[in-house]
Amino acid sequence: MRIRSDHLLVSLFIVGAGIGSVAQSAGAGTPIEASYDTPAIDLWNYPFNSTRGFKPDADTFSALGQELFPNCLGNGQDCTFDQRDSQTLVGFDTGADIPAGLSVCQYVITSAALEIATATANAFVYDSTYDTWETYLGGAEDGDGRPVELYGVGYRGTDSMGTPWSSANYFEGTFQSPGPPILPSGTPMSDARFVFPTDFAGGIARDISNNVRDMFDPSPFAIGQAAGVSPGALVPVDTQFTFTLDVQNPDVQNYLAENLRDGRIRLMLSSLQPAVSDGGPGSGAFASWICKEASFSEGFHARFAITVELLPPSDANGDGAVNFADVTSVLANWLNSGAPGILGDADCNGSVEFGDVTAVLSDWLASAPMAP
Ligand SMILES: [Ca+2]
Ligand SMILES: [Ca+2]
Ligand SMILES: [Ca+2]
Ligand SMILES: [Ca+2]
Repeated sequence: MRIRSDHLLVSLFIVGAGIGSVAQSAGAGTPIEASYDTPAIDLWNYPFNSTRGFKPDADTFSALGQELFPNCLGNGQDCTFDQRDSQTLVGFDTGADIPAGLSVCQYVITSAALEIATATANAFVYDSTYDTWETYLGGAEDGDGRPVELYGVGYRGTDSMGTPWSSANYFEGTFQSPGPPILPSGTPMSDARFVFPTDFAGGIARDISNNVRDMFDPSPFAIGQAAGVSPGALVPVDTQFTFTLDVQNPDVQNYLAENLRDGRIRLMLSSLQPAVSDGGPGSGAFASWICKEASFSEGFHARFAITVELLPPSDANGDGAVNFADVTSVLANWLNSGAPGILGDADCNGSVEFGDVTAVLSDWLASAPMAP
């Protein structure tokens, strides 16, 4: 991990001024740049994974065309697999570098990127762009390949103590003590994982694992871009993929802000690349990713970099100060609503109203939080 915090960085953040309608984009908060060479967690999120957290690689593939799992519970009942059958969870703990516990509107993420390398040689061809859900109706195969997508992480269910799963308690295990099961026992296989990929559309952690079945296109946080590989070409082993997160998407911005508030970034790699199947439809043209437990590839497991600005509380116009300009901003955007942190939304509740005037006055002349 390395970290840098100085005001010279402000000049790098002018690009942040383009963040949609998110108010906190003026580039005057406390800038922090943090990067991580090793994930806190990298885990193969796959129902049949018994090596929960200590496997040296993890796959991303789909069950398209082979979702049916006859007699899954041994009682004659049939199940289906999630279409995004094999997923890869990666995470980085940020609380030591970026203060946790602030209001989500005090975090303005100006860039974020994940890097991870392939663990297998020439298993799949490189598709650098999104494929819509309709293109999968004929199956997972595609002449120019299928992209690898990055999403946020949602949670459902509880641990054995009844505590809801979250980034705070979902962990990776060791050989002696594997991590949590992927699914609750005795339940159908689909729509049930404790952790799942989400595009956080509208701030809701919807599970996008079956988007072809459910006939919608999720919005990936990023599409993997491979250095030195031409689209349509086979991907060599140790190829580094870069996932540059779309921080101008308000849903991505809010997801990352919530993650920083909690001190933990969690992301899910997913693709609808075809699984392997005997006599079935799957060619096995899917990606595998190097995890930190791999001994043969030091340095190619997941890495993450993020730049963020910290704003004072109730900074309605995002200029790094709380003063009369914020009262003006509240009035100028009166009764607007949207994602938390829209212009004028001093109290970060997604609407501009009298409470925002009160918030500005109560935090009058507050300063931005310091970097740790
Ligand atoms: Ca791991
Ligand atoms: Ca394609
Ligand atoms: Ca202000
Ligand atoms: Ca408000």
